[in-house]
This record gives sequence, C-alpha cells and structure tokens, in this order.
Amino acid sequence: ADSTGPEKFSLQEVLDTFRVCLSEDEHVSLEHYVAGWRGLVKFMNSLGNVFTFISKDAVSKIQILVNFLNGENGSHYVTIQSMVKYELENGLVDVSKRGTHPESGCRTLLRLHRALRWLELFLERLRISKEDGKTSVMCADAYNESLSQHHPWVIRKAAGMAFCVLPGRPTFFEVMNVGSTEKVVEMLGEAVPMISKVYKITEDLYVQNNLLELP
Ligand code: 1Q0
Repeated sequence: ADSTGPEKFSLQEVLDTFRVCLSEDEHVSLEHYVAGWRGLVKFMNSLGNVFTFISKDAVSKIQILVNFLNGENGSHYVTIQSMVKYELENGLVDVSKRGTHPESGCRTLLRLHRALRWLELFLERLRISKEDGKTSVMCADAYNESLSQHHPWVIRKAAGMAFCVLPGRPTFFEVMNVGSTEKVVEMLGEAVPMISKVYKITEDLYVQNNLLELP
C-alpha cells in the first residue's frame, strides 16, 4: 500500500515500522526509518491544515533520503551507519559550512533525528498525562526542551502558534486509532522506549563522527 495515501492512521503501524528499523546488531535501516516518518506525517496531516507547514518540511526531507535510497548509490544507503561512512569517506558532506553538498543524507537525517527527540519527549508526556492534560502544553514543553534550540525565532514563533490549535488529548488519542485510553497508554509505553533506542543509536553515531552541528 502507498503509505502516503489518505487511509487511516494507525499508531500500531508506526510503532511496527520503528521496531523493524532496528536490526539485532543495532544497525538502523534507512528505508524503515523513513517509513516511520511517513506514518508520523500521515498522523500530522490528519490533524488539520495548520500543521502542513510543519509536515511539508518533513516530507521534503523524507524525499531527499528516498532519492538517495533509490539512486545509483542506493546500496550505500541501506543503513544510517553505511550512509554516514559512505558520505564521509567520499567527501559528500558539507561539514562546517554550506557548500557543494547542501542536501547530504547526513545533514538531512540530522534534522529528522532532532525532531525524533521532540517526539520522544512529547509521547512520554502524553503517556503520563492526566485526562485533563493539555496537549498544547506538553507539545510546547517537549519542543522547548529539544528541537527549538535548533530553530530560529520565526520558526519557534510559528511552531508556538501551531501548538495552540492542537486538538485536545481525547481527540489525539482517537486519531491514534488504537482503542481505549488504557490501550493508548499501553502502546505509548512500548513506543517511547523503542523510539528512544533508535534516537540513542543515531545520536551515538553522530557524536562519534562529529556530525551534530552539520549546517
Ligand atoms: C503534532 C504537532 C506537531 C508539532 C511538531 C513540532 C515541530 C514544530 C516545528 C517544525 C517547523 C518546521 C519548519 C521548518 C523547519 C526547518 O527549518 C528545519 C531545519 O531544516 P533546514 O533544512 O532548514 O536546516 N527542519 C526541521 O527541524 C525538521 C522538522 C521536522 C518536524 C517534523 C515534525 C513532524 C512530526 C510529526 C509527528 C506528529 C505526531 C505526534 C504524535 C504521533 C503519535 C504517534
């Protein structure tokens, strides 16, 4: 099935994608990582038009990575580990300032990686929230603690406005399409550690290769 289609979002599906993206030896499959993001974008789009400015950027980053995957050097892009090795060894990354490789796989993935940290923090807040918890506050707190540090003022401002119109916790849980509140909470309890594992492996890889500040 086309994962960008309008069919109903299911958190379970996204969860499964992030699960299979990790191999036993802790390699992260780029194809599945990207598929996980597609699922998240689908979720965002089902929340309404206000969020398309956010999902648009994610979509274009996903597309850049898909193009590498399907390109003539696709075999080097099977895992994020092989991508990093290949791009660095072949001088395909603008390391300190933008130059001839403004859209390397490494810098593109870094943007999604930073957003994944936001997601991890947000989902954990959602998991432990009470019935009357405000998603806008959870979302903003998670953002301020992570992704916002990489965004200029204008984007922080726009993100802040988007958070204000986020639907409430009940709608949110409903769109996840998992079932009762208890079920959602249970599923989040599975999702968060998994996402955080993928995050940690990527983070370690980027630290080792000194890639956390790619322009
Ligand atoms: C549901 C509410 C979503 C709130 C998302 C928080 C992020 C808000 C800020 C995003 C602004 C994006 C505008 C563009 C930013 C770029 O400048 C920036 C840097 O890229 P570059 O090329 O200029 O260096 N791009 C990024 O930082 C990438 C940001 C991608 C954000 C994608 C967030 C999509 C998240 C969707 C998941 C929502 C699902 C929540 C619950 C799911 C339950 C399983």
